[in-house]
Amino acid sequence: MADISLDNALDGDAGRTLAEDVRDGLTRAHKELPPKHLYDSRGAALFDQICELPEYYPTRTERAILERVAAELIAASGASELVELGSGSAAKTRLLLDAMAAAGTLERYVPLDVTERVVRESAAALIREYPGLRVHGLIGDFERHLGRLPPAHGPRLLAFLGGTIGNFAPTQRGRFLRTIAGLLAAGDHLLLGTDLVKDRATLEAAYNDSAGITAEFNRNILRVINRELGASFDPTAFDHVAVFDERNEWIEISLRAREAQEVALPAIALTVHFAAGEELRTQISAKFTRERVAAELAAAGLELVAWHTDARAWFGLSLARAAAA
Ligand code: SAH
Ligand code: AVI
Repeated sequence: MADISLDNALDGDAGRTLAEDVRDGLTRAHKELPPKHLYDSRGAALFDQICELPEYYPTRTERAILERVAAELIAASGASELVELGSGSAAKTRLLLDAMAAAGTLERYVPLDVTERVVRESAAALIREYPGLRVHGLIGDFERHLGRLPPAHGPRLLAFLGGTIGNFAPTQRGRFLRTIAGLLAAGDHLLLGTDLVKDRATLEAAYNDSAGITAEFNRNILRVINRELGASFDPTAFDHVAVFDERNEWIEISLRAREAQEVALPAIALTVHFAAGEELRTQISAKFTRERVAAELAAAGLELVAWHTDARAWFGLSLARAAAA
Protein backbone atom coordinates (compact mmCIF):
# COMPACT_ATOMS: atom_id res chain seq x y z
CA MET A 1 0.00 0.00 0.00
CA ALA A 2 1.29 3.49 -0.90
CA ASP A 3 2.23 5.52 2.18
CA ILE A 4 1.12 8.82 0.66
CA SER A 5 -2.17 9.75 -0.97
CA LEU A 6 -2.91 13.27 -2.15
CA ASP A 7 -6.23 14.92 -2.89
CA ASN A 8 -6.24 18.30 -4.60
CA ALA A 9 -9.53 20.07 -3.86
CA LEU A 10 -8.24 23.20 -5.59
CA ASP A 11 -7.84 21.50 -8.97
CA GLY A 12 -9.21 23.90 -11.52
CA ASP A 13 -10.60 26.46 -9.10
CA ALA A 14 -7.67 28.15 -7.34
CA GLY A 15 -7.40 30.84 -10.03
CA ARG A 16 -11.13 31.39 -10.01
CA THR A 17 -11.29 32.14 -6.29
CA LEU A 18 -8.30 34.50 -6.57
CA ALA A 19 -10.04 36.38 -9.38
CA GLU A 20 -13.29 36.57 -7.37
CA ASP A 21 -11.53 37.61 -4.16
CA VAL A 22 -9.50 40.28 -5.96
CA ARG A 23 -12.53 41.70 -7.77
CA ASP A 24 -14.57 41.72 -4.56
CA GLY A 25 -11.76 43.00 -2.31
CA LEU A 26 -10.33 45.71 -4.54
CA THR A 27 -13.67 47.27 -5.45
CA ARG A 28 -14.69 47.86 -1.81
CA ALA A 29 -14.56 51.27 -0.12
CA HIS A 30 -11.92 49.81 2.24
CA LYS A 31 -9.78 47.56 0.07
CA GLU A 32 -8.89 44.15 1.45
CA LEU A 33 -7.77 40.68 0.37
CA PRO A 34 -8.00 37.29 2.11
CA PRO A 35 -4.64 36.22 3.57
CA LYS A 36 -4.67 32.75 1.98
CA HIS A 37 -3.39 34.36 -1.24
CA LEU A 38 -0.14 35.31 0.51
CA TYR A 39 0.94 31.68 0.44
CA ASP A 40 2.26 30.64 -2.95
CA SER A 41 5.57 28.72 -2.76
CA ARG A 42 7.49 31.98 -2.27
CA GLY A 43 5.06 33.18 0.40
CA ALA A 44 5.33 29.84 2.22
CA ALA A 45 9.15 30.09 2.16
CA LEU A 46 8.98 33.68 3.47
CA PHE A 47 6.65 32.56 6.26
CA ASP A 48 9.19 29.88 7.25
CA GLN A 49 11.81 32.66 7.46
CA ILE A 50 9.46 34.74 9.63
CA CYS A 51 9.25 31.83 12.06
CA GLU A 52 13.03 32.07 12.60
CA LEU A 53 13.10 35.84 13.19
CA PRO A 54 14.19 37.06 16.63
CA GLU A 55 11.13 39.35 16.86
CA TYR A 56 8.59 36.68 15.82
CA TYR A 57 8.01 34.92 19.16
CA PRO A 58 4.80 32.88 18.40
CA THR A 59 6.46 29.92 16.67
CA ARG A 60 9.19 29.36 19.22
CA THR A 61 6.81 29.95 22.12
CA GLU A 62 4.27 27.44 20.85
CA ARG A 63 7.09 25.02 20.12
CA ALA A 64 8.36 25.31 23.71
CA ILE A 65 4.86 24.61 25.05
CA LEU A 66 4.51 21.59 22.77
CA GLU A 67 7.92 20.27 23.84
CA ARG A 68 6.69 20.33 27.41
CA VAL A 69 3.16 18.96 26.98
CA ALA A 70 3.00 16.91 23.76
CA ALA A 71 3.10 13.57 25.61
CA GLU A 72 0.37 14.74 27.99
CA LEU A 73 -1.80 15.97 25.10
CA ILE A 74 -1.45 12.71 23.23
CA ALA A 75 -2.22 10.69 26.35
CA ALA A 76 -5.31 12.82 27.01
CA SER A 77 -6.53 12.55 23.41
CA GLY A 78 -5.63 8.90 22.77
CA ALA A 79 -5.27 9.90 19.12
CA SER A 80 -4.03 7.54 16.43
CA GLU A 81 -4.58 10.09 13.69
CA LEU A 82 -3.38 13.68 13.46
CA VAL A 83 -5.28 16.04 11.15
CA GLU A 84 -3.58 19.41 10.75
CA LEU A 85 -5.19 22.49 9.21
CA GLY A 86 -2.83 25.04 7.64
CA SER A 87 -0.02 22.55 8.21
CA GLY A 88 2.68 24.50 6.30
CA SER A 89 6.10 22.91 6.65
CA ALA A 90 4.80 20.88 9.63
CA ALA A 91 7.86 21.77 11.72
CA LYS A 92 6.12 21.68 15.13
CA THR A 93 3.97 18.76 14.01
CA ARG A 94 6.94 16.47 14.59
CA LEU A 95 6.58 16.99 18.34
CA LEU A 96 3.05 15.59 18.21
CA LEU A 97 4.01 12.75 15.85
CA ASP A 98 6.96 11.88 18.13
CA ALA A 99 4.61 11.72 21.12
CA MET A 100 2.14 9.54 19.19
CA ALA A 101 4.96 7.24 18.06
CA ALA A 102 6.24 6.99 21.64
CA ALA A 103 2.72 6.14 22.84
CA GLY A 104 2.50 3.47 20.12
CA THR A 105 -0.66 5.01 18.61
CA LEU A 106 0.68 6.76 15.50
CA GLU A 107 -1.07 5.60 12.32
CA ARG A 108 -1.96 8.44 9.99
CA TYR A 109 -1.22 12.13 9.40
CA VAL A 110 -3.65 14.25 7.36
CA PRO A 111 -2.24 17.70 6.48
CA LEU A 112 -4.54 20.24 4.83
CA ASP A 113 -2.99 23.32 3.28
CA VAL A 114 -3.69 25.68 0.41
CA THR A 115 -0.07 25.50 -0.79
CA GLU A 116 0.44 22.36 -2.86
CA ARG A 117 4.20 22.31 -2.54
CA VAL A 118 4.23 22.32 1.27
CA VAL A 119 1.76 19.43 1.43
CA ARG A 120 3.75 17.35 -1.05
CA GLU A 121 7.13 18.11 0.52
CA SER A 122 6.07 17.62 4.13
CA ALA A 123 4.30 14.34 3.23
CA ALA A 124 7.44 13.02 1.51
CA ALA A 125 9.69 14.05 4.41
CA LEU A 126 7.41 12.62 7.10
CA ILE A 127 7.04 9.14 5.63
CA ARG A 128 10.84 8.95 5.55
CA GLU A 129 11.09 10.11 9.16
CA TYR A 130 8.27 7.94 10.57
CA PRO A 131 8.42 4.39 9.21
CA GLY A 132 4.95 2.94 8.80
CA LEU A 133 3.22 6.35 8.90
CA ARG A 134 0.50 6.87 6.31
CA VAL A 135 -0.08 10.40 5.04
CA HIS A 136 -3.21 11.62 3.30
CA GLY A 137 -2.50 15.15 2.07
CA LEU A 138 -5.39 17.46 1.25
CA ILE A 139 -4.56 20.49 -0.87
CA GLY A 140 -7.43 22.83 -0.23
CA ASP A 141 -9.01 25.72 1.59
CA PHE A 142 -9.90 25.06 5.21
CA GLU A 143 -12.85 27.41 4.84
CA ARG A 144 -14.33 25.42 1.96
CA HIS A 145 -12.92 21.91 1.86
CA LEU A 146 -13.21 20.37 5.33
CA GLY A 147 -15.82 18.06 3.81
CA ARG A 148 -13.02 16.49 1.75
CA LEU A 149 -11.19 15.20 4.84
CA PRO A 150 -11.06 11.40 4.68
CA PRO A 151 -13.19 9.34 7.11
CA ALA A 152 -11.43 8.89 10.47
CA HIS A 153 -9.55 5.66 11.10
CA GLY A 154 -9.50 6.06 14.87
CA PRO A 155 -9.52 8.75 17.56
CA ARG A 156 -8.54 11.99 15.91
CA LEU A 157 -6.56 14.98 17.06
CA LEU A 158 -7.38 17.94 14.84
CA ALA A 159 -4.58 20.50 15.19
CA PHE A 160 -4.79 24.15 14.18
CA LEU A 161 -1.52 25.62 15.30
CA GLY A 162 0.53 28.79 15.00
CA GLY A 163 -2.29 31.18 15.87
CA THR A 164 -3.66 30.91 12.32
CA ILE A 165 -7.19 31.10 13.76
CA GLY A 166 -6.35 34.74 14.50
CA ASN A 167 -6.19 35.42 10.76
CA PHE A 168 -9.96 34.92 10.44
CA ALA A 169 -12.35 37.84 10.78
CA PRO A 170 -14.41 37.35 13.99
CA THR A 171 -17.61 36.24 12.22
CA GLN A 172 -15.70 33.78 10.02
CA ARG A 173 -13.96 32.50 13.15
CA GLY A 174 -17.24 31.62 14.85
CA ARG A 175 -18.50 29.87 11.73
CA PHE A 176 -15.23 27.96 11.38
CA LEU A 177 -15.27 26.78 15.01
CA ARG A 178 -18.86 25.56 14.64
CA THR A 179 -17.84 23.58 11.55
CA ILE A 180 -14.95 22.07 13.52
CA ALA A 181 -17.29 21.13 16.37
CA GLY A 182 -19.45 19.30 13.83
CA LEU A 183 -16.43 17.33 12.60
CA LEU A 184 -15.43 16.01 16.02
CA ALA A 185 -16.85 12.59 16.88
CA ALA A 186 -16.93 11.28 20.46
CA GLY A 187 -13.30 10.70 21.47
CA ASP A 188 -11.90 13.26 18.99
CA HIS A 189 -10.12 16.45 20.13
CA LEU A 190 -9.17 19.86 18.79
CA LEU A 191 -5.72 21.28 19.57
CA LEU A 192 -5.85 25.02 19.00
CA GLY A 193 -2.92 27.46 19.14
CA THR A 194 -3.75 31.10 19.92
CA ASP A 195 -1.43 34.05 20.30
CA LEU A 196 -2.26 36.05 23.42
CA VAL A 197 -2.71 39.77 24.12
CA LYS A 198 0.48 41.36 25.43
CA ASP A 199 2.26 44.70 25.37
CA ARG A 200 2.05 46.71 22.17
CA ALA A 201 5.83 46.93 21.64
CA THR A 202 6.31 43.15 21.61
CA LEU A 203 3.29 42.61 19.37
CA GLU A 204 4.21 45.28 16.85
CA ALA A 205 7.89 44.25 16.71
CA ALA A 206 6.80 40.71 15.73
CA TYR A 207 5.14 42.11 12.60
CA ASN A 208 7.72 44.82 11.79
CA ASP A 209 10.97 42.86 11.85
CA SER A 210 14.20 44.70 11.29
CA ALA A 211 15.23 42.39 8.42
CA GLY A 212 12.11 43.35 6.44
CA ILE A 213 10.99 39.74 5.86
CA THR A 214 7.43 40.37 7.04
CA ALA A 215 7.19 43.36 4.68
CA GLU A 216 8.34 41.15 1.80
CA PHE A 217 5.83 38.45 2.82
CA ASN A 218 3.07 41.06 2.87
CA ARG A 219 4.02 42.46 -0.56
CA ASN A 220 4.08 38.91 -1.93
CA ILE A 221 0.30 39.05 -2.34
CA LEU A 222 0.83 41.68 -5.05
CA ARG A 223 3.33 39.44 -6.85
CA VAL A 224 0.81 36.57 -6.74
CA ILE A 225 -1.86 38.81 -8.31
CA ASN A 226 0.61 40.04 -10.96
CA ARG A 227 1.51 36.48 -11.92
CA GLU A 228 -1.95 34.93 -11.78
CA LEU A 229 -4.02 37.82 -13.13
CA GLY A 230 -1.47 39.64 -15.30
CA ALA A 231 -1.77 42.69 -13.01
CA SER A 232 0.58 45.68 -12.98
CA PHE A 233 1.20 46.14 -9.24
CA ASP A 234 4.59 47.62 -8.38
CA PRO A 235 5.20 45.99 -4.98
CA THR A 236 7.89 48.56 -4.17
CA ALA A 237 5.25 51.32 -4.45
CA PHE A 238 3.55 50.03 -1.27
CA ASP A 239 4.72 50.32 2.34
CA HIS A 240 4.17 47.50 4.81
CA VAL A 241 2.07 48.63 7.78
CA ALA A 242 1.37 46.52 10.89
CA VAL A 243 -0.26 48.16 13.91
CA PHE A 244 -1.88 46.78 17.06
CA ASP A 245 -5.55 47.78 17.15
CA GLU A 246 -6.17 47.75 20.90
CA ARG A 247 -9.95 48.00 20.67
CA ASN A 248 -10.24 44.92 18.46
CA GLU A 249 -7.21 43.22 20.00
CA TRP A 250 -5.70 42.38 16.65
CA ILE A 251 -2.68 43.33 14.58
CA GLU A 252 -3.92 44.98 11.41
CA ILE A 253 -1.61 44.36 8.45
CA SER A 254 -1.87 46.46 5.31
CA LEU A 255 -0.06 47.71 2.25
CA ARG A 256 -0.12 51.50 1.95
CA ALA A 257 0.21 53.14 -1.48
CA ARG A 258 3.07 55.66 -1.37
CA GLU A 259 1.58 57.71 -4.20
CA ALA A 260 -1.66 57.82 -6.16
CA GLN A 261 -1.63 55.09 -8.81
CA GLU A 262 -3.72 53.04 -11.23
CA VAL A 263 -3.30 49.27 -11.34
CA ALA A 264 -4.49 47.27 -14.34
CA LEU A 265 -5.85 43.75 -13.85
CA PRO A 266 -6.46 42.59 -17.44
CA ALA A 267 -7.50 39.03 -16.56
CA ILE A 268 -10.56 40.38 -14.77
CA ALA A 269 -10.99 43.48 -16.95
CA LEU A 270 -10.52 45.82 -13.99
CA THR A 271 -8.49 48.95 -13.29
CA VAL A 272 -8.12 49.94 -9.68
CA HIS A 273 -7.24 53.38 -8.38
CA PHE A 274 -5.24 53.88 -5.19
CA ALA A 275 -5.09 57.33 -3.59
CA ALA A 276 -1.81 58.39 -2.00
CA GLY A 277 -1.73 56.83 1.48
CA GLU A 278 -4.65 54.47 0.76
CA GLU A 279 -4.39 51.12 2.51
CA LEU A 280 -5.13 47.63 1.28
CA ARG A 281 -5.70 45.30 4.25
CA THR A 282 -4.08 41.91 3.71
CA GLN A 283 -4.45 40.31 7.14
CA ILE A 284 -5.59 40.66 10.69
CA SER A 285 -3.88 38.64 13.40
CA ALA A 286 -6.16 38.48 16.42
CA LYS A 287 -4.70 38.12 19.90
CA PHE A 288 -6.66 36.29 22.59
CA THR A 289 -7.11 35.77 26.30
CA ARG A 290 -7.86 32.43 27.89
CA GLU A 291 -11.34 33.68 28.75
CA ARG A 292 -12.07 34.65 25.16
CA VAL A 293 -10.82 31.35 23.78
CA ALA A 294 -12.97 29.40 26.25
CA ALA A 295 -16.01 31.59 25.48
CA GLU A 296 -15.62 31.26 21.70
CA LEU A 297 -15.12 27.50 22.00
CA ALA A 298 -18.23 27.24 24.17
CA ALA A 299 -20.26 29.35 21.76
CA ALA A 300 -19.29 26.91 19.00
CA GLY A 301 -20.29 23.83 21.04
CA LEU A 302 -16.76 22.98 22.15
CA GLU A 303 -15.53 22.38 25.68
CA LEU A 304 -12.05 23.33 26.89
CA VAL A 305 -10.38 20.24 28.34
CA ALA A 306 -6.91 21.67 29.02
CA TRP A 307 -5.14 25.02 28.64
CA HIS A 308 -1.35 25.22 28.37
CA THR A 309 0.72 28.35 28.21
CA ASP A 310 4.33 29.51 28.66
CA ALA A 311 5.82 31.25 31.71
CA ARG A 312 5.14 34.71 30.21
CA ALA A 313 1.63 33.71 29.08
CA TRP A 314 2.42 34.83 25.53
CA PHE A 315 0.80 31.92 23.68
CA GLY A 316 -2.04 29.54 24.55
CA LEU A 317 -2.58 25.96 23.51
CA SER A 318 -6.10 24.62 24.08
CA LEU A 319 -7.25 21.03 24.03
CA ALA A 320 -10.99 20.87 23.42
CA ARG A 321 -13.72 18.38 22.54
CA ALA A 322 -17.29 18.56 21.42
CA ALA A 323 -19.46 19.57 24.38
CA ALA A 324 -21.95 16.99 25.63
CA ALA A 325 -25.35 17.68 24.05
N1 SAH B 1 0.83 25.59 11.06
C1 SAH B 1 2.10 26.21 10.67
C2 SAH B 1 1.94 27.21 9.54
C3 SAH B 1 1.17 28.47 9.90
S1 SAH B 1 1.17 29.62 8.54
C4 SAH B 1 2.70 26.86 11.88
O1 SAH B 1 2.10 26.85 12.94
O2 SAH B 1 3.82 27.37 11.75
C5 SAH B 1 -0.49 29.45 7.96
C6 SAH B 1 -0.64 28.23 7.07
O3 SAH B 1 -2.00 28.12 6.71
C7 SAH B 1 0.16 28.34 5.76
O4 SAH B 1 0.82 27.13 5.52
C8 SAH B 1 -0.91 28.63 4.71
O5 SAH B 1 -0.59 28.11 3.43
C9 SAH B 1 -2.11 27.97 5.30
N2 SAH B 1 -3.38 28.61 4.93
C10 SAH B 1 -3.71 29.92 5.01
N3 SAH B 1 -5.00 30.12 4.65
C11 SAH B 1 -5.48 28.89 4.31
C12 SAH B 1 -6.75 28.42 3.88
N4 SAH B 1 -7.78 29.26 3.72
N5 SAH B 1 -6.90 27.10 3.67
C13 SAH B 1 -5.86 26.23 3.85
N6 SAH B 1 -4.63 26.61 4.26
C14 SAH B 1 -4.45 27.93 4.50
C1 AVI C 1 -0.01 32.36 10.04
N1 AVI C 1 -0.29 33.42 10.99
C2 AVI C 1 -0.62 32.91 12.30
C3 AVI C 1 0.75 34.47 11.04
C4 AVI C 1 0.37 35.52 12.13
O1 AVI C 1 1.20 35.75 13.00
O2 AVI C 1 -0.73 36.04 12.09
C5 AVI C 1 0.95 35.15 9.70
C6 AVI C 1 1.94 36.25 9.74
N2 AVI C 1 1.84 37.36 9.09
C7 AVI C 1 2.89 38.12 9.31
N3 AVI C 1 3.70 37.49 10.15
C8 AVI C 1 3.13 36.30 10.41
